Amino acid sequence: MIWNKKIETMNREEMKRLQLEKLQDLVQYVYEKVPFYKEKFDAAGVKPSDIKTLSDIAKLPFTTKDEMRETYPYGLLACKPEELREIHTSSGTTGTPVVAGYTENDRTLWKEVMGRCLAMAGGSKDDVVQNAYGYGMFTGGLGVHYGAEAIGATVLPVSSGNTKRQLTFMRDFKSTILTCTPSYSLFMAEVAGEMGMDFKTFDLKAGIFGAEPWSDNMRVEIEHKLNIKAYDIYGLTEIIGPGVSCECEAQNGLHINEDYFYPEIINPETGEVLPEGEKGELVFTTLSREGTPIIRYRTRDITWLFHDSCSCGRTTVKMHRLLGRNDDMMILRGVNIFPSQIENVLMQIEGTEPHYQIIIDRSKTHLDHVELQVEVEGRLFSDETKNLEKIRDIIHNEMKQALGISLDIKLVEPKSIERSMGKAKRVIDKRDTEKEK
Ligand code: DLL
Repeated sequence: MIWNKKIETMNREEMKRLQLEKLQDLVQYVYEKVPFYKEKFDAAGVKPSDIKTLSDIAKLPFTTKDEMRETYPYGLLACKPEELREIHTSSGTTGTPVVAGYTENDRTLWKEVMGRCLAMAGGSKDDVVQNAYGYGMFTGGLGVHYGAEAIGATVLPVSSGNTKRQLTFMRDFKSTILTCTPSYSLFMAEVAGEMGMDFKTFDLKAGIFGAEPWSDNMRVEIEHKLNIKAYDIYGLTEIIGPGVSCECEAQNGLHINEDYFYPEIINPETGEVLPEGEKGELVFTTLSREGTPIIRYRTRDITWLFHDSCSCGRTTVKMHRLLGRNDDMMILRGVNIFPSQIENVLMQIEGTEPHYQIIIDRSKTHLDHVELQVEVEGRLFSDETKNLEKIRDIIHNEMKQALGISLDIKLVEPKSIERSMGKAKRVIDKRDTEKEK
């Protein structure tokens, strides 16, 4: 079911008109209310009245994560602090959090977009949504909760962790939709196996997974192990939290809620706006946020935008599932590689488990050294060593063919790589800590 037919099936011209009207209001609003933006616009020599067409957005300066941190806590607030109804933060590597402030209208907006997302993944009032995203300052828990409320579903606010209890609830409350990170869903499958539970006997029909990168082949693995359809949901604290975009039944790209979040793809090096279909860094402008509106936020996420005549009937622009983040991209001997590419290859190889880690350090010769640790089925460890050697060779050769470089492959026993109940840590880069020494 399409949650908001008027918006989600709007024709392009109408959508562009709506976006332009909102953009003009937004630019005026932040210019008046947020000194940070006024100063930046003045320095760039741009006035709100200069925004006459949608492409004029390129005249506005970008906003970066560093700027959001530097203005902690309220430097980007466009309303009075007492008008906020809710605050979320996301902390990154430096520890200073990024702040997202929501007025009552922002919360209504969040409910609306999350309602649309849950409906995209087939959710309705008849569903029991088991929400295993973390509740707290992280936006995943409450964001999904609001969406479940919007569509009138029954919500199990179980949060992440306590996996055995999760599974017992899933069975007893007959959960039909699971929401959590994709890596946590696989951990649940593993624990269910240990408990002698079988997903085929559950009522679960779908999972809405996001907050971390995952690949198409990881989807195949999850759909098989949990006996469900797995949908990708995307979002980030700076923009709203989950609800920026989501997959529909076609499972081919994520429909962006573009009446609220205006997307652009830029060349990350030059900042130039790229045409539709070209790969680059995703940039968002929040067209209707009141608390912490953001102009041209550089997400560092890499993808591309496209339109197709989607079988679901929605006309909103789509983003391809993320290829990765700029920060995660490894440049190995001159080749750009995202962890998701490695994952995609790995998931196709018989005998491997969907648990892996990439460890990068710098060898004595100052070359980057990459070790790919992969869990393989336990039986392989009890077999003759030649079987292990065989699978190691297969992984090595497949990687070389797909990526063009050789990785050092280390096979490890089941359950030796740390499991995650939130965002999985796939890459351990020891180069920075070595530099600090
Ligand atoms: O992860 C919001 C969220 C919660 C999204 C629940 C989906 C589900 P942050 O903690 O601020 O917010 O992290 C945002 O996570 O810039 C991406 O790099 C990554 N990310 C989010 N969704 C996906 C996805 C939430 N579906 C950052 N695929 C983003 C890949 C994702 N990466």
